[in-house]
Amino acid sequence: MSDKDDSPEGEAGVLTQTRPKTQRPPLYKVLILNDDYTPMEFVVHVLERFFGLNHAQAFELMLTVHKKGVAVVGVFTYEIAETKVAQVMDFVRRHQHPLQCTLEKE
Ligand code: TYC
Repeated sequence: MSDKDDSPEGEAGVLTQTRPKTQRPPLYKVLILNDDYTPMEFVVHVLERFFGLNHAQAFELMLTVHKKGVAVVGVFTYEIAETKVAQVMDFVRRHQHPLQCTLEKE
């Protein structure tokens, strides 16, 4: 203990302590877009593989995109969102489907 501190052990600084400022990082939505050609099962597979959804969740989300045109598949920090988009777009390109995946600031 410092010799300037005359308070009982453990109480030093309690009254003046302030909450440290925490900075939340900006978040980004990852979206997938509907198209007329990508097979439904392929979209389901992408959602399972890259976004950790189970089969039922992935199927439901795929149907939402099919009907509404677009859906948010996850919200992440920039680095993670960008990595997901890059991984999906690489996978999609290798399978020659037109599926589009993009990110948008929340
Ligand atoms: N509309 C596509 C079809 O009928 C299926 C599909 C769903 C494609 C979601 C893309 O993001 C998508 N085969």
